[in-house]
Amino acid sequence: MADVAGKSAAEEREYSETEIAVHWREEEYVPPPAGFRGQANANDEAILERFSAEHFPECFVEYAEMLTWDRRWDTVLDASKPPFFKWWVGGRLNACVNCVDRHLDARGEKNALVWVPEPEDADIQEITYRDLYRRVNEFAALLKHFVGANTGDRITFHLPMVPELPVSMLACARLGVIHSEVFGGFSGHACGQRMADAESAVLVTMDAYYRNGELIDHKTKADDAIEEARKDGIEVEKVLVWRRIRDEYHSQSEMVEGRDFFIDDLLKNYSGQQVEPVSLEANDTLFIMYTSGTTGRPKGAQHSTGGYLSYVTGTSKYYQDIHPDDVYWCFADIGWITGHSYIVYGPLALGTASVMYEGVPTYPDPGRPWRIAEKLGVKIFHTAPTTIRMLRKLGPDEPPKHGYHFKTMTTVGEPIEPDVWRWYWQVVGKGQAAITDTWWLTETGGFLGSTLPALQPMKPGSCGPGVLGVYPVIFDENGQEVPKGSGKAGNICIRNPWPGRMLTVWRQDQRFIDTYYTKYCDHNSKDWRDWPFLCGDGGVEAADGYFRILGRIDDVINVAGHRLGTKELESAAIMVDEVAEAAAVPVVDELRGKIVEMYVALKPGFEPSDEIRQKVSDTIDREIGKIARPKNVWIVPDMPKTRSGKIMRRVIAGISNFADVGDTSTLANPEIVDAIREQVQAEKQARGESPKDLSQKEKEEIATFGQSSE
Ligand code: 6R9
Repeated sequence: MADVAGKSAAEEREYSETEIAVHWREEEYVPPPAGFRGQANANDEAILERFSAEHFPECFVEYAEMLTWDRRWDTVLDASKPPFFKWWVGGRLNACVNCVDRHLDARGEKNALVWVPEPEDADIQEITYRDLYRRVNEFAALLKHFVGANTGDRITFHLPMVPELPVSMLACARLGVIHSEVFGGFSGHACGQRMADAESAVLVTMDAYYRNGELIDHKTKADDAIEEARKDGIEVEKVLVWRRIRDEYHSQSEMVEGRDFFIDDLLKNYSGQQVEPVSLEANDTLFIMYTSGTTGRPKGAQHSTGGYLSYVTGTSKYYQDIHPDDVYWCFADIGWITGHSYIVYGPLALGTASVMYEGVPTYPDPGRPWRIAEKLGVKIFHTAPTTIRMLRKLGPDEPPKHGYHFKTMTTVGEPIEPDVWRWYWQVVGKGQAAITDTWWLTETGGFLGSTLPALQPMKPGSCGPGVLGVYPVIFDENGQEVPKGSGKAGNICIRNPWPGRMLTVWRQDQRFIDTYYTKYCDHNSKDWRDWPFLCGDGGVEAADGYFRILGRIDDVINVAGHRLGTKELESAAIMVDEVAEAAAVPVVDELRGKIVEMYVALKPGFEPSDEIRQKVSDTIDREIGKIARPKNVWIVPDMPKTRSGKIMRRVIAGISNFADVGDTSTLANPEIVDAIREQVQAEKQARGESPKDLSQKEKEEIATFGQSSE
């Protein structure tokens, strides 16, 4: 181990593969606001007892009973073939009926979706449950009769944040057709790959949509997608195109005769038609949602109808505290699992009004979200740390200017820095909204860790305990349980099956087993207790049973045997007043193997300076230790990000190491890559930090750094 000047005693230790050094301080509890408990769905502590481990798996019947079934299940949980667990076996239902039809009598004239277009002078669209029923049925009729779609077929969507997206999803659900939505911001190439993997010959897209004040061409991506799918052996037969603006077409891409069709033209033939919903077995597939893996092709997380829908409905009710008359706004993209579970399926199953916004949060200015919240009377607000950081960066004083009142707020997608949490609490929530920090994954369908807003106090930086009926456990490298309160980090797993978990990786059962189970399971056992689910996150459990998520295990930077979690480094950097956002990556170093480099973006009104760079280094030094002192601090305009705003650290790691940046087709803002590369590499060369010859192993490490969180 290289000699690092000024090492503290705590830094002397070497860390094994699964361990991450933990430096984060425990934060104080924050109680839920007064008066919240009285109105909450989960306001009686008896609920904790009902969902205690002794009542597993029957505890989840409470969630299943929130749904309307065509036939009740015979078996709650069939765990006879681990890890292919089945919930509500023999039960039959239809997801569209649960999200639409069953609300018609009591709530037909109430809003189901409220769509806010990006241009502020455009009309907001209020879609009642009755309107939604009509639109979904007409599109389902088109899919059935024009496309010839059958139960079990796959249809890919490449749609932006428009109401046509939930309409398309629910139409598929009505027919038992499996939908696979690819985030609208992804490239056509990424879409085509996913079409090929799902063997989907039908693409539903849109000509254009608004982003940052511009109507951007989207249909062109369909051309790339078709070409890419063809390379992988799938011939796309039909491209169905919604039009963003009625009777207009805003794309350079030609409509291909016999293959491409405008949906609004076709719908005229199905006006007023109704389609009988298909009754599905609980374990039939509702949708596929792709997520990246560290290697190989993207993984299609295959979600069930009954287990998934019961889980997102129950967690929406108890954790988001959704009541049917609440106006609920999840400010995420439906192309991310958060949107599927907590914009569409969960809230609609509860019969509430779910708000969708088309554009960027800060268009035309960072007061926009708060104007929307005030105008629509939003009660529940749900977004990601990246959006919170952006709004804090660009409009730190905006929220108090607006007269909205939130009762609950959610954060999801990444660990939230305690500093940012406090701004969310004090400024956005005005100290009056309970915050839930919900930790989960595409693969898990719904929440894994969170506080129950009325019953468990918040703790900034911690998501809270495992959610109702979910029992997380932290294992060390050898599968030994890391005791809570020990301050040691390890691999977080979930001990027990739960209804929201994906069925498998689409057409890759072995990959499903290898990725999520092989590390800690007993392949010979038929007992679910021997099959903990490996989440891939590093975490630490405090004495009170609250979990802090330290980020993905493959996001760890190993400096001379000292395993540093990127999130801790970033959280330290963000304590510097001028810093709005930070990303930590490893660079290959002859002495120490790897060393940290920091990228930071500043709040507006600050110019890059040596002083800021110094402050960032000093703060990391103070908060984490000398070992973590960055080699360089780069001040950049923005970071490359995924659909959910997670920083794509492998891309900047590639830049820092003069290595290949790899696939950028799943970036939400690909244009930023070249700008950062030019800036950083020019400066590095000027300083004599010329490119090193990387070994094959080093190249691989950089190429996959943090990739599993994409
Ligand atoms: C829902 C979603 C999954 C990864 C997950 C973890 C990170 C999500 C978090 C969080 C800390 C939270 N993550 N929520 N980390 N606190 N509240 O984000 O799914 O896009 O598949 O990402 O996101 O690292 O493993 P997905």
